[in-house]
Amino acid sequence: MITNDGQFIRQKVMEHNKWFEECIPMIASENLMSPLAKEILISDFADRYAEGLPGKRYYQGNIYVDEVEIRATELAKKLFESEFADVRPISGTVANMAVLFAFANPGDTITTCALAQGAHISTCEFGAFGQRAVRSVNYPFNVQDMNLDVDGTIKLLKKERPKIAQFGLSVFLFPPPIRELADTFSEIDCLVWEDCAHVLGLVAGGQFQKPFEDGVNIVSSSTHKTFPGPNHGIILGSNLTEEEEKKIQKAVFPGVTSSHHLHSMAALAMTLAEMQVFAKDYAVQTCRNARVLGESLYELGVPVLCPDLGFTRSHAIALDVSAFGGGKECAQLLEDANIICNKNMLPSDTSSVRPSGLRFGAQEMTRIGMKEDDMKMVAELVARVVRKKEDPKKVKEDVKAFKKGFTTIKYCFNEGEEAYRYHKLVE
Ligand code: DSN
Repeated sequence: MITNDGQFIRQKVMEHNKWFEECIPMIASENLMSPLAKEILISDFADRYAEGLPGKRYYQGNIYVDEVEIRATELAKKLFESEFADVRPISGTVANMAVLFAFANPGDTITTCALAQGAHISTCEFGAFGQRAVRSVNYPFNVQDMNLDVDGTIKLLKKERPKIAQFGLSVFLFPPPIRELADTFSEIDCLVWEDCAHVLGLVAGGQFQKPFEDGVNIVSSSTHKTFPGPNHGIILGSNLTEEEEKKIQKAVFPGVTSSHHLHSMAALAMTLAEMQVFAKDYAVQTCRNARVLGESLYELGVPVLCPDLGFTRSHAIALDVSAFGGGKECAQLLEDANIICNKNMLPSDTSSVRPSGLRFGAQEMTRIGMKEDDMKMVAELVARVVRKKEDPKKVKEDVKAFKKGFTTIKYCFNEGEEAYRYHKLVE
């Protein structure tokens, strides 16, 4: 017997699933997992505990968990060309907390990007950086290029001499100029840390940036944005001493996790296996789609940032919709039309509640098989809502009809299976 509460919850999840089947998904931090990875989420791994590292656990029952975790670690090192990988952080923010625990003490200086320039909240005073009580100093930013001002950043690094120079954005349009800063990092002898959460799937496919070739020591990330894995985290490293690697492992456990969500870790392992085969094609198509989406919107009179730079080199584009009612209003109108995105601060904004921007990501649309021509169609649907102020309910019918053509998952082992197959478990 299911109570009314139980029925209510089941019903709401089912309605959500149905709704998303009929939506155009453009949140730049989301994606769809492959059916094989998703299947693992409801395996017995979800009901078990493991603490510590394979072979050195505090619980019995981890024979197969250990084998999967060892393989996941190997696959991660191979895919990202890193010397070190820890697949246990349970999210991107937890990965960031582990790096902070390992390498920063309260009062230490870390240089970062600012929130209004697209940084992640974990690097802010009211996020994980603040919780660790580090002193966070922001890089100068070139709004025109949506990237760091290299000369200003060199001056800042020399003045502040941070223990860690941290990079990474949540509106991550262009690769950070880490290579150009290499001499300065050597001169001041700091660790170089990049949060690659938004671009991890692109990095896996050799697009956007090669962090370790550029001189990054530590990459932290979530694994469910452009990287189409489960809600989980990862830390990668290169040119670290054995002692530094151990510090990360100890910071992950017992520092910021106990058990590390074994079903997610195993689903990550499956996605890592799939991405050895599919990452390049997926990443190339994602970047192409984002660029065409930017171009098409721009041609339709919706201001997209950085037209002179080709709008983006990642999966994401940023729109300035201040002339059309602002980010909050436009995001709501788009949701009413089944186009899902988020309002976003732009560098000139002071309010995160009423910002002037929208952020779109092309990764999930790519995952279900959309190509350049489809991006033109998506741009038209968006422009009808945002610029022409057509009734969203009318546009919604066209969105639903358009989405019917995209119901299967691409770039995975069982390519072509229904994208929403596992959603049907609750029908
Ligand atoms: N809040 C996420 C994003 O949308 O960028 C990152 O954690």
